[in-house]
Amino acid sequence: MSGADALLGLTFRPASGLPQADSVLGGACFSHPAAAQPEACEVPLIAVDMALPAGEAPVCEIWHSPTPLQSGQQGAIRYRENDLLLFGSLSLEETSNDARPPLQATADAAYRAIFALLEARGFGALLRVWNYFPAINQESHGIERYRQFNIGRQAAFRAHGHAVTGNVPAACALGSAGGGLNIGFLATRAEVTGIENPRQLSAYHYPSQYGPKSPTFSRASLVKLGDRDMLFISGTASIVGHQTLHHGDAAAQTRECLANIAAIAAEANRLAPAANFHLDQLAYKLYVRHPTDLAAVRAVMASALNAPVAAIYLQADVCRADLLVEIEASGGHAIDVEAVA
Ligand code: 3EB
Repeated sequence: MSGADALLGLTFRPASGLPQADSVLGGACFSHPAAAQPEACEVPLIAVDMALPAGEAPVCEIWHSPTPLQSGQQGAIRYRENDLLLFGSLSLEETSNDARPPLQATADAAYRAIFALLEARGFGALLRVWNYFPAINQESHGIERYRQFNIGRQAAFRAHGHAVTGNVPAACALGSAGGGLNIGFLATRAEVTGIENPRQLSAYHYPSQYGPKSPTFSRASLVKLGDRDMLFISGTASIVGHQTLHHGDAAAQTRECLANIAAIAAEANRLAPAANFHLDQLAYKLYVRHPTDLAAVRAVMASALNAPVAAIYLQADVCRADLLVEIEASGGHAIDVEAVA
């Protein structure tokens, strides 16, 4: 789906060196330890402390859009925007000045800051949010940290008058190897449609056994930029209904993730028939909990997809202790992979 006319593009590139092009909106870099953030760099990048499975090099996910782009900062958020799109990044240490657990308070503050920026810049819709923070499955203050995050995130949506069901952004939430709460986000002035997966209960309707406040994300978001439909598939796991399937079997979990992604792509094609999203033409990010599962996960990808796809593999804890793999994907935009020089 590459093409010079695309209003949005994704490049996977080695983390060595910074993106220079004027057309860079922002992105995320993954290395262990996290890369230093150069103060002078105007591009909003989150530097995530994330281990790479053996054989994988530190990598950046860079989003770009045709110029003119303008950079700015509001509070803790760095952003870069044009008429249509805004990419923002923020990195917050976990702090609380009240009785709330620090991660909950920090997630609330982060999302309030994001909504305040979008209101100030006149961007109506969050398209995609990437959330990374350490020890995601650890318990503190009597509750798992991912669940603390969900409480704070949902509170900020409500505080800014946003729905917490239906048209909510596509997202992912993964455990990092260290650092604070790192969030990257893509917002747009175009209209965004939230997409659900008929095989899965909507995450925003998960029962309370998964935490007192449901996660606030759609299974995917769909947007038309210029003449192209673009699809952002959230982190997708081996969950059917609301239950984890294939405990302890990373290969089977990977197949279930891909079945879920296929169902989401089918929903997107039903809503935007001209788009014709195809699994062989998406860009993928795969998060593997145990590096020893990487070979099995790769093998499932190779056998399930007919063509080699743009894909990067990272090691991360996934937001339920029994999930071994999570896969996110996107398509309809330009996709490029830059090899190590
Ligand atoms: C799941 O389906 C797996 O909290 O933003 C996937 C994507 C998951 C996004 C989030 C969590 C999130 O529930 C976990």
